Amino acid sequence: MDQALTKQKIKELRAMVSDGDRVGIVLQDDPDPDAMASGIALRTLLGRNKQTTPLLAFKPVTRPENLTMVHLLEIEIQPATTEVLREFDKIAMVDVQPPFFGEKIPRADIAIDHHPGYPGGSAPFEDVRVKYGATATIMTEYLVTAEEKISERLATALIYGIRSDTLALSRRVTDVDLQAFTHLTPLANYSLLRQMDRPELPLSFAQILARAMSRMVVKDQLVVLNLGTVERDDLIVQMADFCLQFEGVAWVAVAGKLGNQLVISVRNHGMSGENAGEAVKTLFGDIGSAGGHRNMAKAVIPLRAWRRREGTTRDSLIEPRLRELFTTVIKAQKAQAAAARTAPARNGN
Ligand SMILES: [Mn+2]
Repeated sequence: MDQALTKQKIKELRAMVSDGDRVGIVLQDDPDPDAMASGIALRTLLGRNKQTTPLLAFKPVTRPENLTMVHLLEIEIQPATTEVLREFDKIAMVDVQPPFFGEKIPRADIAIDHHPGYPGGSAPFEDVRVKYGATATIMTEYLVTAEEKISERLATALIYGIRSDTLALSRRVTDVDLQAFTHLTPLANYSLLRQMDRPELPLSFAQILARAMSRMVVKDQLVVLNLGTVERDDLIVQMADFCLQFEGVAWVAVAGKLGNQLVISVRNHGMSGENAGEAVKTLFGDIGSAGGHRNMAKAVIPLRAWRRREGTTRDSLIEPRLRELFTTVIKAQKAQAAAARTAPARNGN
């Protein structure tokens, strides 16, 4: 951690905000844990409260696991509009940068973020550290350097932010993220963290789970399930994670209908050449949004588009069709990986 730089930044930051200023902290649309934690941290760093320095977002939190955080940590996020933002003396943003909002924000004074790809220079105070796994890590560094007291609630939020942006410290994690995490560990509330990790399931899910389990088969190391209509998309995700734990299972694809969309969640153990993100892009890129990482991926397909390509949205037919599709794409990936393994040997001859 570069303490000298961070000290300088804190000075600049505090000099920028006058005592009487109303500061709006704007978060990205559908704010995630890193954004919410960083927003509260910035407010703490500026020594302010939610009346003078509210969190705002143009689109509210919708993801169930993030809503659990909002409820458990009592995080208030006000709806942002261009008019509302005009009434603030200063506009700050965390975990996002001004170009994201385009014309919707009148101006920005403070931007603290870790996302690459923005041109920079869009706010007088800017601290963008693209190597960091989370903005919450930058904010933790600020708080520690400023010797601010980090409350249990704030520590819990920051730890959850770092964990969720780095997939439990497995992706894009750096030494500074680990340092921040270590610092926050004794301060956080683990009972709350556990509740955020495992959101309550609706009772109606028991029936869905029972039906799905009774017909689950493992064939070619692949589990495919279509849950039919579900009320939350995290149920699909949880089911996919759950099924990956069974012996002999290497891939899982779980689908469910949510509103007028078919949501497909994919998991695998990431053996050589296997790539869940590529698989969903290949299979569904033409009819919906599809992508992800090697081990976890997601596709969201309008039912209309699925019907156009596949002829029907009947639940009983979706499952076998998904099995066909995934079997083919996994075979292709394995063949490609095998070919890549033998290729260098040939070059060496
Ligand atoms: Mn982030």
